[in-house]
Amino acid sequence: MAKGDPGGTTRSRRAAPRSRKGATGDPELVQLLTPEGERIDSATGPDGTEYRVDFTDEEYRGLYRDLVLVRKLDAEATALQRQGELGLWASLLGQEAAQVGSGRALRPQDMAFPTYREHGVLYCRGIDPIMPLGLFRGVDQGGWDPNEFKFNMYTIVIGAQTLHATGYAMGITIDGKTGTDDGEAAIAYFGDGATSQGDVNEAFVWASVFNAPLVFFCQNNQYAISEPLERQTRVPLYQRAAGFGFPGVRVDGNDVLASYAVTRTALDNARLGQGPSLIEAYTYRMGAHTTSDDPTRYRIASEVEAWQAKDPIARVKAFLEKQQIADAGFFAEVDEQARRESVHLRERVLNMPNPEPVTMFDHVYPNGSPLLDEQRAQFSRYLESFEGSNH
Ligand SMILES: Cc1ncc(C[n+]2csc(CCOP(=O)(O)OP(=O)(O)O)c2C)c(N)n1
Ligand SMILES: [Mg+2]
Repeated sequence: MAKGDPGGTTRSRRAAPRSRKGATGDPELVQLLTPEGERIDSATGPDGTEYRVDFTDEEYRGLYRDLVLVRKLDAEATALQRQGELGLWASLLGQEAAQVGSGRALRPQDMAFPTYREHGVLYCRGIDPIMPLGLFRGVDQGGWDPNEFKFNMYTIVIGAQTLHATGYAMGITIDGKTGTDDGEAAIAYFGDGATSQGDVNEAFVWASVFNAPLVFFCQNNQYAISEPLERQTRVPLYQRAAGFGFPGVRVDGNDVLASYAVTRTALDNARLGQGPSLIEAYTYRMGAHTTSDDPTRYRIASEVEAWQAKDPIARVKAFLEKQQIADAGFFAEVDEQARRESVHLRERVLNMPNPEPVTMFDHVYPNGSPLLDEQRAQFSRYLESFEGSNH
């Protein structure tokens, strides 16, 4: 999808008469594209904000391409792990729309703080998908420059990145970079399980009282490993925001259009100086938590099947077909691109050089430290002790 400002969203806080509150009978869910591929003109959030998108045909096709590509690359990474080429992989399967919708809603100057699952957002930031694979293959210590791509390192400590994002967003304000249309904002990604962490609740407090230009983007995929949502909360997660003093909205996380619209609006409100907000992207983790998890131990097949019917890609395809925005040739071409890129990804992963073990000391501090030098020397002696042995 083209960069720039596609798919304008409105910031009106008044409900328009023709807008639909929620969709498919659920008053809480902002939805612009049904699972059957029907477009909803506009949807109204709980505070009366009206959401709509106005994409060109080219942009709709671009979103479809993004969704297919990130799913295919993710499947390739899962296969690589199964074949012993990666140590671990956390699949995004089922969460493509939440990630592509929000990722494409970011403006170039916005800063994103991901977890370990945000491969779709990473893709939308223009980062080579090989980057996280180096991390999960254990051949680098975390390989991209957060400032260059405006995309922080993957964070595995649950919820920690919400505090980093809050500090960063407070810095945006201190630097005087809010209050205009081209101001900056930050977005913090986290899961439903993370909402029980102290870090996340502290981030909510700080972001709120300092009016930080930050969007909290919670992908509620219904599970924190084996723990279901009902073990995290007794109220819908988006309603938690009210207690901290900022708006919350629940969006259909399997709807790329609605995910785009709510994120774009929340980011624009933040950059204009209106403070933080919470988006709960209601979705489902179709695969395992990571490749070391077996979800059949704690959830039933019928639940997975029910979510299969809400697939984020199938609904966009149905829409493109019904509206005659794309034909069979286009879908085949996208599939072929996805195949090509995943083969290329695989080849590059297999050819990644193994680093010398001592290089793990290289990037701990910019100018090193005496203690680190000592540790490096000790570790080198240890490695040398194996020379000439069969170990
Ligand atoms: C502070 C901390 N505690 C525990 C863990 C182990 N852990 C890894 S993933 C995870 C579940 C996270 O669930 P959720 O926030 O819903 O994100 P999801 O994996 O579903 O995207 C846990 C408990 C961790 N990484 N960090
Ligand atoms: Mg979760």
